[in-house]
Amino acid sequence: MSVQAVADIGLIGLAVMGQNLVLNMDDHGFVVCAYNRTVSKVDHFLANEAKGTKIVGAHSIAEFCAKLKRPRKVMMLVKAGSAVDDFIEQVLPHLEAGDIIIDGGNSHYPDTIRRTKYLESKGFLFVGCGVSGGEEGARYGPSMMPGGSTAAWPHVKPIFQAIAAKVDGEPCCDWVGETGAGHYVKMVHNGIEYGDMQMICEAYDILKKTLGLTADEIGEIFTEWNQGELDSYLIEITRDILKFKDTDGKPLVEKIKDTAGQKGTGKWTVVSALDTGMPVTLIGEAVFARNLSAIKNERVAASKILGGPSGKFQGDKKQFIHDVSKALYASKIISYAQGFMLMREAAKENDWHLNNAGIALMWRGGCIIRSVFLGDIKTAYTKNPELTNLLFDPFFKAAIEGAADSWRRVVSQAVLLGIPTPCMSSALAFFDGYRNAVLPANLLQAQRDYFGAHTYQTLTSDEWVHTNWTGRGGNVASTTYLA
Ligand code: 2AM
Repeated sequence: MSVQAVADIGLIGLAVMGQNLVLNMDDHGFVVCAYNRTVSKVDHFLANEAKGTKIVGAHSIAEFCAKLKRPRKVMMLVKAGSAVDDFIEQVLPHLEAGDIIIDGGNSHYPDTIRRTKYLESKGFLFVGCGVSGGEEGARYGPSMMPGGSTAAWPHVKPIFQAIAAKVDGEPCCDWVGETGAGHYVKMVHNGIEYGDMQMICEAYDILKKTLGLTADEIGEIFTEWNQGELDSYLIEITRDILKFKDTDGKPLVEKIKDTAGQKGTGKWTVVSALDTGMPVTLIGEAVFARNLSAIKNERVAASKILGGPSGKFQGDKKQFIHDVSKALYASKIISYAQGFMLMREAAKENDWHLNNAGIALMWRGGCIIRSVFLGDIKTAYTKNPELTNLLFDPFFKAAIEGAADSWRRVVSQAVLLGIPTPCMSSALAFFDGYRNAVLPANLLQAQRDYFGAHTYQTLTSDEWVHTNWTGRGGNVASTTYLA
């Protein structure tokens, strides 16, 4: 008996994200065929979570592929790495030219670039799609960042845009770009998430240590911040966390060990920043802040040996709380400006045609970094798609200049009191570097020329020259010593 092609899309990988995406697709009227390596999970899913839905299952890859309408759309939500390659090889014999394989997992973008090229060379289409929003997002509307074979987009667009989060009726899902662009943008999203979280932690730490506020009091402040320009999912959950009480009535947050974990996507972002030569300092500091937190035993030992300032905050409390909100806001502007600088450079190197306003819209809802702020970024890039830097947009220029005095007061106060603010202070250093036409790299070039004869250009000529700084040795410029 031949199997009827009944399903609009097939999904492999019935862990939590996969199951929720299947149910979400079903809610929106699509017929989904589900499959899983451990096949018993298919029947369990059909008999429980998927009971009473239009969802169908398959017990073999052959049956799974036979149940898909053409062009077949095979979406995988499996563990990143070799599982993705394994499944690609398993489904290929059952597909035909023009069929589409979609990887909705957390793949590293170089793998997605490789897979797109490989599958296109065989006549298939491939989509690497970043999906953010966790379980809840997958079930009721994630942010989706698809990239890969552009010809696949018209086929997956109706499904993806139907199941994605909506902001003012607009789906938080659009075509990102060629090959690995979707997973790249998802990676930068995660890097920005690291930055946002660390900045919020710094704000909490400053309020706690300068003003001696309790978790509850800081929760109140965050409630207020969440009404304005800082309105975001992360501020909202931080407010709830700070107000959450353990069974003994004490704030649970104060009992949690201060060692941060990480899965590596923030690191990937920073590695890419170093590779492309883009100064994505804030996310870099956010990753290092987690690293520093993780060496708790060493910090405990150091705390018994190394002293610091013992001063107390002397200023106006109310003003300072306002200043901290502005320092957070300004640092956030820098972080997103840096993130978009990184994506611009990666796009240039990989020949991707990224749509910045579209990216801001995809991040506006559904994902962890969703915020009102991303609506302002979308507006900036919609007004001027060629914007060199977010800081050149009139809204953000005014916003950061308006926040700068507060930001400087917070960072200098933190420095004076010995409270670490790696993200807020490095963001300020970046801002002051970026807005300065002249940096001390003239001296650096002189040093390089002094010890390595690396040559330098002058302010008035593009010619590369070498100076014999010591009067000794020859006058020969080095061309081999590149360290
Ligand atoms: P499983 O249920 O058979 O373990 C998240 O882990 C999802 O990825 C699950 O659906 C899991 O299938 C699948 N998965 C993990 N590692 C895999 C592998 N090496 N090959 C195939 N599927 C894998």
